[in-house]
Amino acid sequence: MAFFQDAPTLGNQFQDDRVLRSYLARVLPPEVRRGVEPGLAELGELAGGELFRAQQEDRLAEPRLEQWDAWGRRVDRIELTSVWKRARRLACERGVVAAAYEPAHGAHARVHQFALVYLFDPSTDTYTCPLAMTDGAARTLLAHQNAALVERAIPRLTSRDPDRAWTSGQWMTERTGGSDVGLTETVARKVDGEWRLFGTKWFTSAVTSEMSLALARPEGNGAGGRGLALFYLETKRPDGSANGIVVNRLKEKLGTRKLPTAELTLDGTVAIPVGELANGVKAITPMLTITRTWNAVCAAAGMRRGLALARDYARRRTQFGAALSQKPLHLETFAGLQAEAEGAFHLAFRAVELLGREERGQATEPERQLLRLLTPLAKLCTARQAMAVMPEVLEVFGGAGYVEDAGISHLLRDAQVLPIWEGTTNVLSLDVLRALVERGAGEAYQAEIESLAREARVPTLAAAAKQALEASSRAFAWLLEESRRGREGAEAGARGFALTLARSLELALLARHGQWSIEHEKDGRAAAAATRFARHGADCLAAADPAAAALADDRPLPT
Ligand code: MFK
Repeated sequence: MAFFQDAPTLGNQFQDDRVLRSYLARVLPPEVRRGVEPGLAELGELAGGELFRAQQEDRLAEPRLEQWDAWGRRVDRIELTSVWKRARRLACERGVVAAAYEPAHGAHARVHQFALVYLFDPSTDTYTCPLAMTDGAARTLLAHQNAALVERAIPRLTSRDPDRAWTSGQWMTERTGGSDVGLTETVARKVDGEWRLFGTKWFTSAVTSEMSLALARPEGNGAGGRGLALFYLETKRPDGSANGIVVNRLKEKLGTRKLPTAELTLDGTVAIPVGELANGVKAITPMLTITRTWNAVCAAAGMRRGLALARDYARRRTQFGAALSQKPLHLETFAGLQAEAEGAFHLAFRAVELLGREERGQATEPERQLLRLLTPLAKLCTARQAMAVMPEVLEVFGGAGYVEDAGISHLLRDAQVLPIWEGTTNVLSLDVLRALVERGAGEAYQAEIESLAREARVPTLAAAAKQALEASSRAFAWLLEESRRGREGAEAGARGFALTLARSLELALLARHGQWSIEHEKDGRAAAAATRFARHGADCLAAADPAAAALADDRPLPT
């Protein structure tokens, strides 16, 4: 009989996830854990079963923009995919945003919520994008304490009722740039006592949301981020017509193709200032903290999905007389990927823990400083790790990883957005330098990594933790030295510096968790991840290359 390869399948994505379950066992008090695990197990079942199958059946579907009706009226209707319609309801019912705002689990609410995000994300075709912005918008409105907007929007943004809930957009990027947001050209003008926005937003994710936060420059204000103001707007007028918003087109993207990212013209969009009529970039930073945390957790979740599929496949796929899962070189390669994914998981969730403590007023000042630093570190490092792991996941499948209908290749395309949106690796590396200067977060980082290292007692783990301490100390010494010489060297080396801090912390977190898992679970796998990660190294420092400009920009270089 002819041979046909079985496709990979998934089990319950909560029950099968040693890393998530072991982590929750360490950080959650028993009563909180008992409260959240049944819901996580249900979502894990859906994620590995029904939703995973629905994604495969819906593989070719993409959102469609209908700009005109039959009679020539501009309508700008966007038809979403079936997975998105389902994800919208499910996200509300399961509290994928709401869980963070509910009182039940106190400072652990964020850990609970992001465990939901981690399970939900890989099976819902990037629906986490509008959810991230919804969460970010809620957090931003609460931070600004605009009572009217809080009263109007927060119950909707954090609702578990799909018929009542809203999602939010975040409209920053313009043709002038997604990184240098201070260049925003959109103007805010007061017309008949109302603020109205005029301009073009070039990259607006999930334009189907009911509201958005947007940056615009009130007429007469100066240039740069300080001249911008943060505005709240609803996308529809009370009569259901568009609020001065024209959808020019949907973006034709490499990945995240289920997500209706759009170019918009704002032509008299009625909007309300969230706070003061200035300092817009600073005003939107609570949003950036939240969406960057989502990015980090979703990077870890994407890696987990790729590895779960590849692990299952390796058990089914026989080559050269044995299953791949019996082949030494396959196992050696795969172990490295698993260690990277575990490091990413622990860094992302450490940022989540701190966020939860800060929001509930339980964070100490050093914890607040650490959170400011860890948010960009986790975002930038986990995104790069996802971009290292995903090509390897495809390679496990050989040619099947490269054909579209096997349902694997999109993992790589979708991962490519992670280092790009919400701040590129380089922009975030510079943000790390800014965080260190602004808030003295360096001391908080050093206290954190030293405290983690003290917990790693098994000799291999103690050695891994020592390696982490040494790498991070070298990084701080390098920064001090470069900063003495001026800004340029520190800027040129910022990526290596930031990656060193992030990877050192991942290594220390892995070592601490490995110790805990040996003691409490009699399981050596988390410790093995730590020692494996240590072999990959944490030190990414590179001295500024004097020939960089000549090489990169093809400028003359005297010999
Ligand atoms: C899976 C789910 C993922 C979610 C998907 C969402 C998709 C959405 C698609 C997009 O919108 S992508 C757009 C992505 N763009 C960005 O994320 C912006 C990237 N650029 C930066 O982050 C720049 O660093 C920044 C625009 C913030 C710099 O702008 P400026 O004008 O040079 O700001 P400046 O002067 O450095 O900082 C202004 C103030 O904000 C300062 O405070 P002070 O006024 O008190 O001095 C800064 O300290 C503060 N600040 C800046 N970044 C901060 C921050 N505070 C806290 N956290 C930060 N990250």
